[in-house]
Amino acid sequence: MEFEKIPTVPTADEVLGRSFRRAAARMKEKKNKDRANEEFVRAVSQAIHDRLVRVIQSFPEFDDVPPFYRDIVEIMWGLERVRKALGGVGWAARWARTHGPGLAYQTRKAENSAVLRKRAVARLASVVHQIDDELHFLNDIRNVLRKLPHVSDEFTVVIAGYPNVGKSSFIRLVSTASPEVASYPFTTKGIIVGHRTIGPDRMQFVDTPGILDRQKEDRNAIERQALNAIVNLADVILFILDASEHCGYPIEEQVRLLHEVEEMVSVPVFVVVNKSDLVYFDGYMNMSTETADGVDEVLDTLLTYRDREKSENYEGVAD
Ligand SMILES: Nc1nc2c(ncn2[C@@H]2O[C@H](COP(=O)(O)OP(=O)(O)OP(=O)(O)O)[C@@H](O)[C@H]2O)c(=O)[nH]1
Ligand SMILES: [Mg+2]
Repeated sequence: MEFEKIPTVPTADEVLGRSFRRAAARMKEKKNKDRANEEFVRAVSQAIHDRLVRVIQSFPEFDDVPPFYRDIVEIMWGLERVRKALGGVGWAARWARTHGPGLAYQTRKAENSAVLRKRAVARLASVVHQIDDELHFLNDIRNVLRKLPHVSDEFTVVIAGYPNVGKSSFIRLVSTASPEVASYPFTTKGIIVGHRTIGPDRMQFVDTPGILDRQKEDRNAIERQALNAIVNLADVILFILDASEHCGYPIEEQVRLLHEVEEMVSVPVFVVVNKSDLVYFDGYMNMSTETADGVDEVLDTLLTYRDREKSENYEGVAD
């Protein structure tokens, strides 16, 4: 997503300040005082309109963004509220465009054009101030959106498990490019997204830091939705257990979380036990992200999930 390109959303005062400066420059071009005042009002309203339209255009069309980002916007602010804020900005832009020329004309025709100019500018300023809250709100959203991780619709492995089991270590070890660490609004830690190129394709790895380590019952509605948003990205879940229990959680508790995740998702859950350099755990595939033992086998297995998915898609097309 191109969210990081959304520029800072100006406050009402910033919109006005910039527009006044632009208009003042235009005013100087007119020798006649009344013409100059008219030109000032026309230029201010035009500049306000243009600036506000640019704010609206810098935001993505939320109907077109990938579901992951739409989910996040919905969870954090509600899509309807964001649309309303953009609508408010649109209203002010239209007001400036519709009323600006009339105000400018009245200014020139007035007995005292300087007084009318001030009055017209005050009206425009009052309209822009009415959307100041919306502009602040949109800037808050912009500040979160630009730091979200880039997730694409490539084959995606979502990594789950208790804290300290080695999720981030795994992504760092297997990613060919250095993984991207981006902030995610529901975790105190940054989310890690890594990629690995295998042949002509890429595989995407997404971490789930700090959103699974609470008991199901203790998670609030927002955390549950956040978890869903991430889990919905997955083509396969790689669930990491730490049988050494160095992570600080007994294996029974980790297995309980595993069952919870299995119930939550409709994609396959592939279980791997990490830290095999400390403890080997029978019944599952073992690996160590410290020594890299077993990691190739894990990647090979993930490839079989990907290839299976590919052939299923192919069958889907053939039907
Ligand atoms: N002995 C051993 N230690 C490991 C292994 N993998 C990770 N660790 C250690 O375990 C600790 C936690 O690893 P992380 O990769 O940060 O774990 P995480 O699951 O991402 O943890 P959170 O981000 O807190 O959820 C670190 O101190 C790692 O060095 C392993 O295979 N063997
Ligand atoms: Mg981590």
